[in-house]
Amino acid sequence: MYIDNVKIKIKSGNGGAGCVNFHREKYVPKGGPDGGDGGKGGDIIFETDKNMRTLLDFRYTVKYYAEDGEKGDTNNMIGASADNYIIKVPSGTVIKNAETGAIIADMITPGVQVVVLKGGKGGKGNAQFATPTRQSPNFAQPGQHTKEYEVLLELKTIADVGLVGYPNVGKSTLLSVVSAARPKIANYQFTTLSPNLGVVSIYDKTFVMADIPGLIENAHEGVGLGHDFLRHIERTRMLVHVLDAAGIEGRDPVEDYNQIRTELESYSEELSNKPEIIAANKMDLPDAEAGIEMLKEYLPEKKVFPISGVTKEGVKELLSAVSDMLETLPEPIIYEGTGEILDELVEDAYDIYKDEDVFVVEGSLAERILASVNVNDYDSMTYFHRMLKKHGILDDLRKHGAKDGDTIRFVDTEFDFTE
Ligand SMILES: Nc1nc2c(ncn2[C@@H]2O[C@H](COP(=O)(O)OP(=O)(O)OP(=O)(O)O)[C@@H](O)[C@H]2O)c(=O)[nH]1
Ligand SMILES: [Mg+2]
Repeated sequence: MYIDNVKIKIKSGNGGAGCVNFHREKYVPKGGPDGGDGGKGGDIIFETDKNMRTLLDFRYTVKYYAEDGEKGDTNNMIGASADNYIIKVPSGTVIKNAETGAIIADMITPGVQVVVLKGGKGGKGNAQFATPTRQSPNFAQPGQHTKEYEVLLELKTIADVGLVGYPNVGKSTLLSVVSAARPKIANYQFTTLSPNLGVVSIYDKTFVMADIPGLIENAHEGVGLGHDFLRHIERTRMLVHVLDAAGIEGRDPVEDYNQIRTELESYSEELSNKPEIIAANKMDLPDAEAGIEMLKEYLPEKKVFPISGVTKEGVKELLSAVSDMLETLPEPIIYEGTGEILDELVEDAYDIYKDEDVFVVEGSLAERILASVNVNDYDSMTYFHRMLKKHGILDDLRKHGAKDGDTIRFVDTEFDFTE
């Protein structure tokens, strides 16, 4: 089975919580705070693996979660950070944000890593909250919590030249005689079921050629196959359109040519506009001369190269024409990714509105502040008050008309408003 298109769920690890603890020693009745910070959660990192060819592995596992950071401990011990989770993908994998469609990364060069989700930061332990006036902070910060995201992985092979053509015309045979690739070759349609890549050397030039499955199934019934496979030649710089000039099995090379062109055009304008060279194959067979005459007549403006994958006649001329054409063409398209997914929700945002007589404060910033306080602790509440001041929330409440003694619902906890 060949898989080149999957959707997976990824999540970096949460940060570990900071610890609340006070130093205890014999004969030392009241030690200082010594709760350590939490550890960082693991990142989600993608890495290009040169040994992978498909996305098949992703078919069986949908969730990729990095571990959470460890909690902070007593005695100022920092919690251990979690290992990063490395997800390996084949070269040519485009990673997209499933929700927005934005390209996050284009994984091309083997070994290169891209951090797509950063692990949550660990929370500060209570030792960090000690000040001369607050010697026994009875609270610590929770670790940063992370969110699950869905990403699409699409394999879009990187090659210079794409071989296209009707099934059984000899595309794989051609690739096998011009490169070290050993695709399966057989005398029936749809021998090739997944793309093959080969490196072609001609004189002092090299380029990569991609062979994809034949594009038309049951063409007489008008059923097309393999639009999905066209993804693999979307990023090529040019096409070699292989035709069976001998027209075996009663085929007509002009008709085959038109059918494939229709497929390319219905896929995308970009693909159908790629420069194209025609390889009229099977020239070793008796009917091929007539076939090539038909082609030349029908396509007077196209370059038609007579070749035989079996005798190798004409193959060198074809390759050198391909190589010359590549010289004039731009490099394969590599997408610019947005990199790490940054969640806007993590940004400091809050809302204030009035619900009857109650002033409501909500939003990610409000949640974050509330999570870092212990509402039953006096010191913690003065810290809370300072945080509200620092972020301008007190001023904002006043602007909304809040006065001493009014009720404030902060996320889900109610307080009296005090200046
Ligand atoms: N006589 C002759 N036979 C050829 C030539 N090239 C390929 N063949 C034969 O044509 C048949 C199909 O060849 P493949 O290379 O598998 O064709 P393909 O276009 O890759 O076919 P699919 O992968 O099924 O689309 C095989 O039996 C080949 O041996 C040629 O130049 N001359
Ligand atoms: Mg083939």
